[in-house]
Amino acid sequence: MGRHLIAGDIHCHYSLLREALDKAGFDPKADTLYCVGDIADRGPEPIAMIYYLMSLQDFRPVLGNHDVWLRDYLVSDILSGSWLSDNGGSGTVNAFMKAGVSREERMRIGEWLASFPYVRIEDDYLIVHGGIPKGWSFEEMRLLAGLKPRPMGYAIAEDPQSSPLWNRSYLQSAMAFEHGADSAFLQPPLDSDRHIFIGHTPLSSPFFSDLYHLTALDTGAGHGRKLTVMDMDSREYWQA
Ligand SMILES: [Mn+2]
Repeated sequence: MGRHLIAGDIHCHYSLLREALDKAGFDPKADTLYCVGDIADRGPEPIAMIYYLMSLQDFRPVLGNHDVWLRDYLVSDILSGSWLSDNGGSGTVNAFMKAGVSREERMRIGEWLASFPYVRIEDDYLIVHGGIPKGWSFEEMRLLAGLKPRPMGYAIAEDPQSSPLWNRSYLQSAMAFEHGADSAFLQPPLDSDRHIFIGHTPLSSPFFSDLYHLTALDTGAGHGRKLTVMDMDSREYWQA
């Protein structure tokens, strides 16, 4: 039976992704690869990374905020100012121009990104890019998992459905608790036993919390640090 592996934020680091997957002994014919979102921007090889991930027979990502920006550029030619100036968007757009990717092909890739869900709930896992916003129940996350993400992501800050892509409160509470804070003052753990995998917040190493049944996997590939791939069941991990 195949394994369930999950990648932290990839951010166009195709070579690091392949290296970490090789270390993990990833078998694309048998294994499932999940991702916590933010495949897009910052790294050097957007096109190679996209075609590799598209070629996998069982790739199960969730949408990250960077993937929303890229999707909206590819599908609707929307160029968000903050994406271009502060979030690596101009490098990504330049890579598409330089590679001469046709309008049709940009559409095809954009539709692929548009198929990424906000949230995935499968087996004993819940996968979401940023976290669980304060006050949200498992039932609300479950409803979101069944919705198709909205277009026009540049207005995302005003879209409550997209807040789990950005929200860091769950991770902050889990970290505070693991550092000894009184749990009475923190956001409580989600009302579900499922194990939660998130990205979005670059950390120096993967973070675990039993109480919050949480694993945070963004180890800063987009910021010159490492890319992590983890076995979702054994929690063993590999880095490049
Ligand atoms: Mn992110």
